[in-house]
Amino acid sequence: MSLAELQNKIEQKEAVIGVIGLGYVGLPVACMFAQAGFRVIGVDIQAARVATINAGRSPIEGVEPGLAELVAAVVGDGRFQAATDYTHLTHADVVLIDVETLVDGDNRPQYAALKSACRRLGRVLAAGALVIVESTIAPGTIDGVVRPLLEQTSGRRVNEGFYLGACPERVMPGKLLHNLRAMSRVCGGSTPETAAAMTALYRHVVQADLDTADPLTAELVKTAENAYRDVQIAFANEVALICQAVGGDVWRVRELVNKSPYRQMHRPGAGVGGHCIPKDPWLLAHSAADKVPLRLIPAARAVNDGMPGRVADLTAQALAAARRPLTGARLLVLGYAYLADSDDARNSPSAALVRQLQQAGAAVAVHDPWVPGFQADLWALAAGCDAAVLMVAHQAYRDLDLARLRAALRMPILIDGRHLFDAAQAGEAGLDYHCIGQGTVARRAG
Ligand code: SAJ
Repeated sequence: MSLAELQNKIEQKEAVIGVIGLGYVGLPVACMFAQAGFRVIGVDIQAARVATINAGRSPIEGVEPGLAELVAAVVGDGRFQAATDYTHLTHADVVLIDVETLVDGDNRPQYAALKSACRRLGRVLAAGALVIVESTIAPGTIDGVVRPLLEQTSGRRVNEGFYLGACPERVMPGKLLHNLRAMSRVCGGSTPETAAAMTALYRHVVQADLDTADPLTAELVKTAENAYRDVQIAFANEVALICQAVGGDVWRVRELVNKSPYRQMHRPGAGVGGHCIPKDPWLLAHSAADKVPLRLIPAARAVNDGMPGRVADLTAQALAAARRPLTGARLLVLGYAYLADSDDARNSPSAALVRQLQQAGAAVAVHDPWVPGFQADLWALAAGCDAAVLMVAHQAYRDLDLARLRAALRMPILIDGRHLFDAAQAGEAGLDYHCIGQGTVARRAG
């Protein structure tokens, strides 16, 4: 099939779409194309996940507006089905790849899932099919990893026997369907005609800009946009540590800095977690590691990865001021998810904090209203603790009864890693309040 014929099938919604990887990206993508009128076949290695989907239920935890209903609808009317066997993709005209792309302990891309998907797909790939990688990948991966594997296992060459592109996803837990519809996408096609066919496909589900480019540009955009965010957060964190050291209040400083034109100082805090921001800067850096002396991106990662330790330092200092050593102290950590009002704990800064506090000899209890395993009664956990440490700005904590917290704690110490509380209110409740980015002077003034 020629690319023109494929594009016509796409425009007529006659193309059969395959999706490899039915996680927080692949599942909503598959459902949205099915909802748009395509026949969609999803493939995932997890049989339990496939069974859940084929029963019309979503395996994605957490609050995802509209997703459970959408899965039920498109599975129910037969437009979307899931399988574990790649032979189901034999007749797919378009195949989207949405598998995890992690980095290893040395911050190098770990492509086991991507390579396995490419090898297994190549063996069943239909002639003239369009393969699009939506996973976030290091610049150069389409040309250096995906294309060679597909050519080797399919026996066909790119732009002749199949077509190839990169269209990185821009989803966020809690807003999966919204972001897929509302966020612009870069359609990086191996040829301009391929990029045009990609925009014809995504036009069925995306209501924002669809920008055409080559695969390298698409890979660079996605990794750079997240590295940008990580560097911005690191700058805010470093200014917070400076304010803390010199007696300033970074929250007031940030408010006034952002009144200056073209400034958008991000929020300092207890750390940077999640599935994107901690990883994507390393994917970007990896592409030029042996060609460019990279200093800013690694330094920003180090600053952000160090923030749970700075919260641990703040806790130790507050306890020391009350003549309580960290060793042997009982501490309550409030929040374990990486993001407010999410159940997603991937790369959780709280996990790093807990490890460091325990290594220092403290006993640590963790509460989180969203994360399974940490949902015990907050007040029972707080009883007898020497301090409470706020790590995640969950809405449920905004209205916390601080006077009751003061009464429950053995020592009236509250550490605030996200500037969720107000120093004056905490003081009125009888708590000794310490906030990241606020120096001693600021606290007295608070
Ligand atoms: N964080 C800060 N300070 C900030 C912003 C975030 O400390 O000013 C921390 C958060 O607490 C969290 C981590 O950084 O631990 C990541 O937060 P995030 O708001 O960036 O949320 P993510 O990880 O879900 O980021 C995703 C990214 N989207 C994609 O990769 C497609 C990111 O590029 C988006 O900016 C973000 O969603 C969003 O806001 O939509």
